[in-house]
Amino acid sequence: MGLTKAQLWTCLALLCLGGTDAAGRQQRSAMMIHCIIWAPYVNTNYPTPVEGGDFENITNVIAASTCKNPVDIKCQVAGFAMPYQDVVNMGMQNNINCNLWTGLTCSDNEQPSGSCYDYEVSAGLLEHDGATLW
Ligand SMILES: [Ca+2]
Repeated sequence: MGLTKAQLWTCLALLCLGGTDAAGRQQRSAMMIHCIIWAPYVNTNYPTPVEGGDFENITNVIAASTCKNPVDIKCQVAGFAMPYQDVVNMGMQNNINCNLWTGLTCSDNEQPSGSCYDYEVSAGLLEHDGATLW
């Protein structure tokens, strides 16, 4: 069941205004949970010393995902279902970027252990019933 047009506008406003908090975590309101349908996680790259990290390029993520028009993404440690924010907050990894513009980037040379974990990415689709918004 899709959202009403009013609910959809609220979702779009939340997406545009949500931003991130001081720790870089994306803000999620209770209502926001109902705005997004998350596609299954995809893992398009494995960190190797040759590549120097794990790079889930957004183009590759979209190509591999069932969601072709993502409005949001989330990233987690592959196989452990642990959000990247958690490993950053625990000091296990540094400077992980997870956003719609680049996808996920993790560089080995910025990590305390000298190497990145393997990450996977889920693309989020704005839930709607196909109604034209504008
Ligand atoms: Ca990966």
